[in-house]
Amino acid sequence: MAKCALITGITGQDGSYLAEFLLSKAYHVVGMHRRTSIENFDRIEHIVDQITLVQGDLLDQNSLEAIIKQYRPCEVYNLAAQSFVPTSWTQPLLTGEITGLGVTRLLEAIRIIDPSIRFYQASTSEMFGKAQTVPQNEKTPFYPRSPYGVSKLYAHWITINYRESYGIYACSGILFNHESPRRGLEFVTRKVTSAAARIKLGQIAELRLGNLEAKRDWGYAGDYVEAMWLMLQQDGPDDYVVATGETHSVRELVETAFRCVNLNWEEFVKIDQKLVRPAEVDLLIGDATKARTQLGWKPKVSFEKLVEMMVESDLRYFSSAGARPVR
Ligand code: NAP
Ligand code: G4F
Repeated sequence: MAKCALITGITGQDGSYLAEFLLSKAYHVVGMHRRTSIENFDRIEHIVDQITLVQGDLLDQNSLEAIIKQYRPCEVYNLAAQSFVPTSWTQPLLTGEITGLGVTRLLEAIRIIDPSIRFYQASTSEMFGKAQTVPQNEKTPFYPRSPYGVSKLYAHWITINYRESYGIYACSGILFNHESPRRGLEFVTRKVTSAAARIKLGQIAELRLGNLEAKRDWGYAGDYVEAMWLMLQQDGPDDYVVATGETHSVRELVETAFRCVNLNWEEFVKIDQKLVRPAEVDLLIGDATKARTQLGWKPKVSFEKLVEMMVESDLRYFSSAGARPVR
């Protein structure tokens, strides 16, 4: 019988890539999504008939228990979160409830119903925040700089605590920024690639950004979901940094994206102080030696290739009729 995996956050960027990956490994994929007034399956449209979709919410304990009781997954990937850092300042309590406490709700459901389930928690390089070492690895002290980072740090530690207290096979993947043509339009990579495409197509005239000096270790989401799966296939549970080991500034990102459409970015980009964050994470660069050596994982897509892939996809997307406006 096919192994069953539950993915929370199936409608998100990573949920869609992980579902594809698990289908390629012949899993029965159960995807949890929240009830919305209009269906939000754009990223999983192409696989919707190959997976089982079920309504549930990280805010609702009963829904989590009911789903685990009904489907009895052997692996649970918790990708659901309020994942946008700026929103975590305007909605800090909701972010804490979903991104932080929501993980305890899911772990409780697993503990009560079937503690043999293997659990993956989507942790983040945002936990390093004001980074104490360069590069950052599994031993780097944490210093989160937003309600999002703080909520994820709680989730990270509760995952470790359920592993140590109850013997649950619970792993935390500390993933650095990963992007794709399916990235939400509000995150800086997609904001930049969609704007470069739309300016080229004559649809908009400028791009407003915040801090151009922040540096991130950007990889490709399609590569990173394999690391999630590998973590749950080992002899024992552990935590792993997943990153490319390269860092680039937002300025370099903008230059690279506009180069793809043969435009000079300086003619179109305006700095908007409203987009500068109350506290910034200045420099992230990951050391994924442990993932490389213990999981045999390595990234395949370079920064330049990633940006090019996103710009090309946005050129196709925004030149087709019915494309939605950039947010
Ligand atoms: P994403 O595109 O924002 O997807 C988040 C998912 O969570 C969406 O499916 C969303 O559903 C769902 N969700 C939000 N609140 C929920 C709730 N209360 N109950 C159930 N589902 C809920 O994020 P992503 O980029 O795929 O990232 C996946 C996970 O990895 C997130 O936990 C993120 O914080 C973490 N992470 C991401 C990165 C990165 O660079 N992408 C790096 C490190 C860690 P709707 O579609 O209904 O909103
Ligand atoms: O793309 P961002 O919004 O991503 P951020 O804050 O690094 O968070 C993402 O990666 C985390 C992993 O480290 C995830 F955990 C999290 O869920 C999310 O996926 O911003 C990247 C950088 C920041 O320094 C920001 O200040 O870009 C800078 N930036 C400059 N102008 C901007 C903008 N970011 C956004 N979103 N929009 C701007 O106009």
